Amino acid sequence: AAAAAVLPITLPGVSASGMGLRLSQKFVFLLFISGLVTLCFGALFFLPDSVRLKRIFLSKSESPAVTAVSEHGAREQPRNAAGEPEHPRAREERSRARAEPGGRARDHHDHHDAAARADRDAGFSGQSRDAFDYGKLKKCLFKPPLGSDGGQPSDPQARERRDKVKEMMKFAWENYRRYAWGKNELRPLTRNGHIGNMFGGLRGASIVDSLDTLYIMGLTQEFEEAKEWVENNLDLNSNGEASLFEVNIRYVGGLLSAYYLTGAEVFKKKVVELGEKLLPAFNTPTGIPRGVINLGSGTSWSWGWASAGSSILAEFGTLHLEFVHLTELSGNPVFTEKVMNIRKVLNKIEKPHGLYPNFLSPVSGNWVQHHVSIGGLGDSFYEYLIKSYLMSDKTDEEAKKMYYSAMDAIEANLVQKSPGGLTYIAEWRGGILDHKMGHLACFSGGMVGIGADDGELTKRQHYLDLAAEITHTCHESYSRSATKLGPEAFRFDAGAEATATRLSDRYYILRPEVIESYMYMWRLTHDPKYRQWGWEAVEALEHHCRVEAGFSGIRDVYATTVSHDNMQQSFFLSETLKYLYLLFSDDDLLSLEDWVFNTEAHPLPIIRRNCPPEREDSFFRDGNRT
Ligand code: DMJ
Repeated sequence: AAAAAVLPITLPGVSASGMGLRLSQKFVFLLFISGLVTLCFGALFFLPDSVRLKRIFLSKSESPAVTAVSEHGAREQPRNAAGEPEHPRAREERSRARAEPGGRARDHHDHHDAAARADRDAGFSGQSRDAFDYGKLKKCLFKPPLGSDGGQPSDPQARERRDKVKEMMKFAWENYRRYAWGKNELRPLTRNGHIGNMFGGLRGASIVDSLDTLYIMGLTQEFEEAKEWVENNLDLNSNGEASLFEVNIRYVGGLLSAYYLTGAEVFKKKVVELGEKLLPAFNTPTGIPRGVINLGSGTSWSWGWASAGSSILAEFGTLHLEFVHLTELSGNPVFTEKVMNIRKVLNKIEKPHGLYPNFLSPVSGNWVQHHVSIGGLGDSFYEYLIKSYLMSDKTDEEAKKMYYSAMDAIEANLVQKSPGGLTYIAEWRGGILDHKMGHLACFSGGMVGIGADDGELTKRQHYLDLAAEITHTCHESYSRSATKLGPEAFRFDAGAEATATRLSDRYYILRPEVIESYMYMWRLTHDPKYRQWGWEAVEALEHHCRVEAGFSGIRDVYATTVSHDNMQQSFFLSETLKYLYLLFSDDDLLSLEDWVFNTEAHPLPIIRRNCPPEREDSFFRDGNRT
């Protein structure tokens, strides 16, 4: 109003003086106009998120709290005001974005093109969906997916422990079914469901995430119920804001695995349909997808908290496995093209010391900040490089090259030894080391392990040793706590050795990464200590996280009187319990010769272009189950 008061106001064809208004009247008039404008703007806040007008005028970064935070956004921070996990950078970036209007990242110009291209892309798969030969896939496997006897171990102790893990899954599932059926997660203390806002209106995250775990554990009735829910209730026509990464790893990954394990058409149909809905996120000047997408309209934008509208390495770098399989199933090359383009962009840019920073602009294709981490924000990008190579039946030489050169850079710049002799992987902020390792970074024990065999011949043993050392350090982060569960992040400075020094890093939300590394290391070495460490984790979970109606995360791993966070994460069913079950099973259950696990532990088959005829359908003769 003050600015307007000094400007001459005119109506078309009439001069202000000609209107015969006095100065005080003009002032009142101006006040009225500016009041009206404020009112209209305020009304935008009451419109539903899906209204385009709201999207145009209101930036994500202006929301009072970033509740729609992806797992990557959720990784390093206990809770935001809404009680949701929140990334530490989320707050930082949120306030920065408030200060810089230019930090707003949604790209409206892309939208029309995006929709047009998506229509074209989507049209293709409808024609060729039936082309995939499931029979051929089965013939190409070396082992039956469920092993010769469902992976039943001969060792009686392992058998007993495996049964216990199965009981935990049954318990977690039954409580979800009873109190939260159809919602995304169970809140076990309040005995209700949680929907959250990571999945863009999609529901049943725990169901889709659990399908393969139920199947491999032989929980047949539960699996059938879950399948029926997918058939009748998984509605893909939702219209909310989804994390591309989360929908991909949990829903696309979960449905793909369910299809590959069972051959049930419903999973294939749903997953291809869902994959098509994700494509508009790639319509950016570089083809690097944005992190958030409205599944209904196809509009996409970057997280409000991500530095200057950037996309996150671990998010756009964790699509490859699923998208290659979407092409396999649909016959539509577009999915693979999209992820191959991401590689092309990454290969073009200069990397500081050979490292990949976590934030990249989808507009310019340049790094936005020099923060490097093998934990949150970076983690599964590296995982997907080596797994892309393995999943291609070791033909994807580009992925192999990228993985081993990234490993060289990580070893040269980030791998450290603590004064007490613990090996850890520090984070890197523009050349300065932050001597911290997140729980999320503990997946790297397993990753380095599975990558050992295909590295330079002279480095194989070295990689295996490094994998064992990292896994040992992560186990220490568990064994040095009162609950024997590990904190969200632990440090190696100011006298700390594998312990959390900040209150905000002490929580444990049922994460799988440490157990995941035990499972891989067990398969690679058969050193009994990994099964023993896994069993310690089972006991700790039972003791501290099991409540009357499910499993819950805890707020402080160093306090023996635990405080629960009231959330049974879907990844507890898809990953933590699955990896424990595999740890106590024989190696032929989802053999690593045939399967690669996505970052949410959903098994995807290795793609073999030629498979020997002698493997012809011997173990699948009786149908899908073996
Ligand atoms: C899972 O959703 C996936 O493993 C993801 O890559 C990161 N972490 C969570 C569980 O901690």
